[in-house]
Amino acid sequence: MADLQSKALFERARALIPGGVNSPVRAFRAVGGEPIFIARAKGARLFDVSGGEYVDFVGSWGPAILGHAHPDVVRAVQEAAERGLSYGAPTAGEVTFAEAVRSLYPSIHKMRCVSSGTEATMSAIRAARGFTKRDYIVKFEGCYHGHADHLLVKAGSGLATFGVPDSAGVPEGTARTTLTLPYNDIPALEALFAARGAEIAAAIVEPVVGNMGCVPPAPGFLAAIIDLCKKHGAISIFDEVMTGSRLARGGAQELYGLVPDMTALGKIIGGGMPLAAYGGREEIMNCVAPLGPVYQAGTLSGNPVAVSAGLATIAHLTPDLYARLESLGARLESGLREGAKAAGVPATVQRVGSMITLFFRDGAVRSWDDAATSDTKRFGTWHMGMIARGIYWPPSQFEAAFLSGAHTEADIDRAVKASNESLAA
Ligand code: KE4
Repeated sequence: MADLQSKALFERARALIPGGVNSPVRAFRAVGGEPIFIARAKGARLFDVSGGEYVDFVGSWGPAILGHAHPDVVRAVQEAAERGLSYGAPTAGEVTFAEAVRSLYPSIHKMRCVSSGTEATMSAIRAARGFTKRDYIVKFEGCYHGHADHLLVKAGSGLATFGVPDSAGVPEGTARTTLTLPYNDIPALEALFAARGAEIAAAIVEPVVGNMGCVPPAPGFLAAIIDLCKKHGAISIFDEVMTGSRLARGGAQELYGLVPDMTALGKIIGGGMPLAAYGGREEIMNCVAPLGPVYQAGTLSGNPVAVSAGLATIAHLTPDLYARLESLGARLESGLREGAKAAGVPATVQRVGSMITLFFRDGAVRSWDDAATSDTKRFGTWHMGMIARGIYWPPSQFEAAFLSGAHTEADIDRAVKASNESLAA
């Protein structure tokens, strides 16, 4: 239940901002609540405007892998800000950042910084279309790649949460060039490429889905995307905005040992600041202006303050961090699973590393059709119980929760206890 000061702020916000929030997923509408306004955050904690304290499992929807307000990241931002906020000219930091990204993602031979994951996926697709001179793109139902027009087709995240898989305002002609397939359906993928491979510019995929809840790839699914794209002259794009440096230092492509043609990054590499990137094979990126005919630009692209946050975050992406995230994730997964079983509640817990979802449905979730049968009403009451017990969990059945290096075993056990009590309520 939102605190009184949040309620007052929400009233004012609704007069000026659609739904009172600057992003729909923050609205708490899917869980029948009202947004909690946050005053500050530190480590694994959020503090609301009335002083209420929560263990945070949203982590700003992924970026806060080190925990909030990590001292090294804050110091880097302060020092960068004192040198000026933005110059609109190249800086040494952007070169160092590109070198750091290249070392984390060897498949990224060349890259371009942008300011959001949406810009990263949108630009990667434009580059792929410009390089191949083809129009059609393939995406997978339930995957969300940001809010560019051509990607708001059978998308996940907030669209799935509000049951509107397609957005108003997207021209029919734009949506027509987006072909959608079920996630994890290799035969359907093979059939589409057999029929239309010569028309396809790119296939974009969340290598582990977070935006219909956490859904891992079936064995061979990601490799099939890469191989079929190669066979038909299309471009494979891993949207690693969420999985990048979440599942491993080098993201899902490192975890699964795969090499996509292009990658979109965001969230963690910006350390919580507006910094994202796209890149891949050199011949594709050499199509991008000023070298080639694919135009893409941005006033704040590679912003020096954001780059300082990204570099300070990347410096802490150590093997020990991922080992700890795996250990905490396994503890949370088994705790949630055992609690649901003991309560006799139909539920499935799915996790990859420090991305995790409790689905209120029986049986594995392999695609959007599976996820869509979840009991979202039951999720809503459970979520309300978690919030009431000081656990800030993503306010949608169709999102992944995240852990950070700042979480402790005690935090995990507190979340499991809160879940067990919420399930029993
Ligand atoms: P942004 O434009 O929100 O930075 O990134 C878009 C995006 C692209 N690709 C993936 C795989 C993503 O998960 C996202 C954004 N994720 C959502 C939450 N699932 C961000 C939260 C929000 O929309 O407010």
